[in-house]
Amino acid sequence: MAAGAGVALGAAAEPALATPAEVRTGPRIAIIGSGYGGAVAARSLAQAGRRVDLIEMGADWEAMASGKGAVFTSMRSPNERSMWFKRRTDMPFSYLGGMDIVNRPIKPGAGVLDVETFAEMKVYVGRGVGGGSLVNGGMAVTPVRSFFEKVLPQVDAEEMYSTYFPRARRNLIVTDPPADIVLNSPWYQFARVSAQQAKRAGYGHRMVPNVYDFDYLRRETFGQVPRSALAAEVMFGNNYGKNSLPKSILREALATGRVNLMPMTEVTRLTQRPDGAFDLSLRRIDFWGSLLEERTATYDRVVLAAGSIGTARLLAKAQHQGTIKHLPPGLGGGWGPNGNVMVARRLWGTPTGAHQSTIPVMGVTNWDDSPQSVFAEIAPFPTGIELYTGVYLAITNNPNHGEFSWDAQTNTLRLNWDRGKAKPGVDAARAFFDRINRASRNTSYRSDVFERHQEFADYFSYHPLGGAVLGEVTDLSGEVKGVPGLFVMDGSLIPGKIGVNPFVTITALAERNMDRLLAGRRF
Ligand code: FAE
Repeated sequence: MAAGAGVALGAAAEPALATPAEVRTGPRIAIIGSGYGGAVAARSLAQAGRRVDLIEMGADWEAMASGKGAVFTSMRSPNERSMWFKRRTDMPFSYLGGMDIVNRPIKPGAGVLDVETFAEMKVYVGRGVGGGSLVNGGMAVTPVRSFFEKVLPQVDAEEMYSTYFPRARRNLIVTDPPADIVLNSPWYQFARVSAQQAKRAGYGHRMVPNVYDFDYLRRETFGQVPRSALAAEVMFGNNYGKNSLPKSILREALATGRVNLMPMTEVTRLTQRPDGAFDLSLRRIDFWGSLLEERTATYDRVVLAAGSIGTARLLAKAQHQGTIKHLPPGLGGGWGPNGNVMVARRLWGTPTGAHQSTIPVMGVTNWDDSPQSVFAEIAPFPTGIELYTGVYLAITNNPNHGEFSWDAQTNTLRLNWDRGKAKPGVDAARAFFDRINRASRNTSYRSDVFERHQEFADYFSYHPLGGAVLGEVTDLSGEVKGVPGLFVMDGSLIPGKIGVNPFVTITALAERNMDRLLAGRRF
């Protein structure tokens, strides 16, 4: 390992002071990406006294917001802040009534939502300090323990369920939706209707915890505060109410004074030097994409927390270009979309509400860990008009995995995933919703909202997982096998699915791994 950087020169000549100024010692540490894995790594290291550079390709929205009010746009009035360098929005609901009227032209800028597009899979991701927490629905779900044990048998489940899941929930500021809101609010008519129809089919429903502040939501209802969840804000960011990472774990990390935040800075290449340290190629741009700076910085420890796609991109490139030797076999494998399948049901004559909160609070489920298992978030469709439609993001137990590799011809990341691989998830979702449709009269699938008139949208995911699986590509704490000093700390560690929305699991695993790595003096 290279020697520690920045040790104050001449410190020995200083007179002995009562409280000596902090001297920077120890390894130079970079964390790439500021989503859930990156936030936990930054806070854990900083609270343990280490200084870190937290490198994030997207904007620092929290800083942009301070004193200026709202920074994010609603889903109905997008602009350059909505999507990452796109000329037109690219929403998961692409059509309405089969017409191309949902997506709008926008100016390209460093907006908060990106779509990573592969041959047969589009993956939605957050861009900015806070990663996916800026654009997600805030559903904070702990996985069913028996399923967690099947997916990650290499992890001590007892420790996770007694220590790390509770800690993750606390640190993320998770609360349960209050009954008065779920049962009475007109903004949740859509959730109640779908839960009742699932019950009629013999399925259960459950309340889903969230990081949204439900007291704030209650005040939104009465017009006492600016509206956010009730103003169609979510996928392009929430201005108020949501405890996204900059308001929870990242706030704690930054409060230590030891985290050097580097927004709008993309790591484009990772190279290991002969002395074991890592050179990171950095590219800093302004909001409009103009290049401000390109440089190389050297670190002794690098934590990859760029999300399943971002981490895979850096590792696959390094493997292909030979800039990191000894990367382990299995790299890029174990990828999955968390079995995501989206479906919209037309409930002829049953209103779901013209005005819908963007924050989901309920799910319907038959989950028993079998291949037919479905946990479906009852998703809002906040168009502002009554559409008599129930929308769901189904999470299925699809056994198939995809793999990442580097395409030398196009110099891009490739994902081996196709509709054949998605099929078991679609079959499970269809069987689940067919039964609900049979139990409720006058319902049918909508084929006029997704691409290619699909009834079951199997071509996009909000929940990319895998690519550097814990215990396979990394050791049991997240350090890459054969490459000491290189760590993975994000959704890449989870092999393809987890049975529920994933960020609580990503956070809890990162908490566990950081504890183990700090105890093992890996930093
Ligand atoms: P992530 O949060 O994606 O953070 C990675 C960060 O790294 C991002 O900020 C990137 O900009 C940055 N980055 C990437 N490459 C580079 C690079 N080369 N250099 C510098 N920075 C880089 O990773 N999950 C739930 O549990 N509940 C929900 O309700 C939910 N709803 C969702 C709704 C939407 C629309 C979307 C898109 C996702 C949703 N998710 C939800 C998924 C969740 O946000 C996702 O699993 C986590 O954000 C993944 O966390 P990671 O730490 O893996």
